Amino acid sequence: MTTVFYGSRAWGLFHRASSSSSSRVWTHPPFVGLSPGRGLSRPPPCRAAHSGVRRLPFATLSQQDRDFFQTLLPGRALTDPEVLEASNVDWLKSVRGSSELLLRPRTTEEVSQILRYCNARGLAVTPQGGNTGLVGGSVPVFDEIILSTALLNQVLSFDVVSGILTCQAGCVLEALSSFVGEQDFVMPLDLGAKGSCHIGGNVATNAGGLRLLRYGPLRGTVLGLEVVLADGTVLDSQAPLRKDNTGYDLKQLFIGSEGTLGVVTAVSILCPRKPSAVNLAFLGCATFPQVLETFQLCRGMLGEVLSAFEFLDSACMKLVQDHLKLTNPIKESPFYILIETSGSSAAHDEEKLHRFLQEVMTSSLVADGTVATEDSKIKALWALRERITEALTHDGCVYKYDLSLPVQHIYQLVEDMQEHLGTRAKNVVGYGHLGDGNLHLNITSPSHDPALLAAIEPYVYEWTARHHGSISAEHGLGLKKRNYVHFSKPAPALRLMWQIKSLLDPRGILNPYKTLPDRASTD
Ligand code: FAD
Ligand code: 2HG
Ligand code: ZN
Repeated sequence: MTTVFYGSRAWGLFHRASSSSSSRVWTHPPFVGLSPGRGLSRPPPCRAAHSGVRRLPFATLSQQDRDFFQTLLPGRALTDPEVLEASNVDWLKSVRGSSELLLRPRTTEEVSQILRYCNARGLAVTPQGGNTGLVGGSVPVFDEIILSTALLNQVLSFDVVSGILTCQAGCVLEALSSFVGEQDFVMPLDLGAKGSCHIGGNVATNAGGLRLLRYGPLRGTVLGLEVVLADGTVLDSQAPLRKDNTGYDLKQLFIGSEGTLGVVTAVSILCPRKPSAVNLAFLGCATFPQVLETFQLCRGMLGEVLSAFEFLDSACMKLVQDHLKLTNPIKESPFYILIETSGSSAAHDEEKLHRFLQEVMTSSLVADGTVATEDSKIKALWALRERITEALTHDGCVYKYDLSLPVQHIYQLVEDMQEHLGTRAKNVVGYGHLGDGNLHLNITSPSHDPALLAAIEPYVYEWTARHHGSISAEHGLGLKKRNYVHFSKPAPALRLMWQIKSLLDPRGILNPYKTLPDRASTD
C-alpha cells in the first residue's frame, strides 16, 4: 500500500498507509586538502578547528614499540599511511591527526595489554569507534596511537526474558538493531549514524538520538560496562541487573567521558520489546509557536504512544532536496514536524493519532501532512530528517552547534543568528529533537571563514548560557567545544573533573586534548 498524501483539509479521510619522551614543541599543522568524501562529491574541507594546540610531552613511537604491537596483534597493528588516513580524519573532515599506528584488538585482554604498555611508555592513545563523532573527539590531534574497536564486534549474550543484551563495544548499532529485531526487541537508541557508529562510541558520547523521548538516555538503559583503565586494569561492572545499589555507580563516570577515562570494551544494555504498531506523521506548520502548540497538544492526546517528536525548518528541507534529491511529500511550509507513535495495538494507536490529527487540522495548527505505517514509507519520511547532517556537508564548511534549551527559546536562537550573521553566512538552519529540547543549529559558509566563526563564537554560547541552556546536548565536547564548557559548568565542577581524570589516568594518556578544558583555565 502506498503512502496517502493528504491535502490541507483531508484528515477526515484518514487511511492507514499502511622511545623517549619528546621535548619537541609541536603545534598542530593546518588542515590540508582531502579527496572528496562519501558518495556525492563534497566541497573542500574546513581548516583544522584546533591549530595552535600544543603537543604534550608524550613519548614518540619507536621501532621497539612497533615490534611490541606487531607481536601482540599480528596483522592488526597497522602502519600503512593510506589505511591510517581514514582513521586520522573525522567524519566531517574538519580535523585531522597524524597517527602512525592503528591498533585493532579483538579481546579485552588485548586492550588491557595495549594500555598497560602505553601507560608505562607514556604513549598517548585515542580510542575510536565508528568515527562518526561530530566534535573532533574521535581522531588524534597529533601522533596519538589509534585504538579501534572495529574487531571487538561480538554479541556476548541476549536474554529474551529480560531483554538484556551484552555485547562487545565495537558492535555497529545497526547490526545490533537487526540482531535484537529478529527476536522482537529494539535497541533503546537510534541515530542517523547507526550504519557506522559503535555501541561503545555511543556509550562514550552518551549519544541521544531519535528514541530518547521514549526510552530515555543511555544513563538509564546501560546496565553495565566493562572498561579498561589507563594502566590496563579491567573494571568489570557488567552486572546485567536492573537494580543494583551497591555503592557508587562507577559506570556512570564512563558514560559520556569520550574516551578520556577508560576504554569501554563491553556493554550490557536493556532493550525494549519491539512495538507492533508504528505510525509516522509528517506535518507542516506555518510558525514555530504553532510547532510548540502542536507538541503540547500531541503530548496530551497521544500520551504513552508518542515515541518521537522531531522538527526541521524549511531551509533544512531545501538542503535535502537540493543536495540529496529527496522529495518533500507535503505542501511547502516554514516548519516540518515528524511525530512517531509506537505501541502494541495498531487500532488503539491509530484512533488516537486520528483524533489528534483532526484536532490539529481543525484548529489550523497544521497546514498539511501525511501519515505512513508501512516500513518503507516510514523510512522515506525519516530520511528527510535523518539525512540533514549529510546534506549539510554538501553545502560548504559547516559550523555545528548542539544545544539544549528550554523549548520556548529553541527557534529564537536560529532567528537571532540569522539576523546577527546576515549575509556573512550561506545558510543558518535549525532542526532537532524538539521533544528533548535539543536544537541542532548549523551554519554553513562556502569555505572556512575565520571572521564568520568569530561572529558565531562565543556569541552562540553566551546566548545559550543566558537562556539557561547547555552548550552540548548530546554530541559531547571533544576537541571543538571543550574550551567553552565553562558556559555550562561552574569552576568547582571542572576542577573535580580534572581531579577524576588525574586519579584514573595519572599520565594523561587517554584521549588527550579532548573533553576537559585546558587545565590552566580551571586552576
Ligand atoms: P567515535 O566517533 O569513534 O568516537 C566518539 C568519542 O567516543 C571519541 O571521543 C572517542 O575517543 C570515544 N570512544 C569511541 N569508542 C570508545 C570506546 N569503546 N571506549 C572509550 N571511548 C570511546 N549523536 C547523537 O547523540 N545523536 C544523534 O542523533 C546523532 N546523529 C548523527 C548523525 C550523523 C549522520 C552523524 C555523522 C553523527 C551523528 N551523531 C549523533 C554523532 C555520533 O554518531 C555519535 O556521537 C556516536 O555515538 C559516536 O559513535 P562512534 O562509534 O562513531 O564513536
Ligand atoms: C541529528 O540529530 C544529529 O541528526 C546530527 O545529532 C546533528 O548534524 C547535526 O548537527
Ligand atoms: Zn541529534
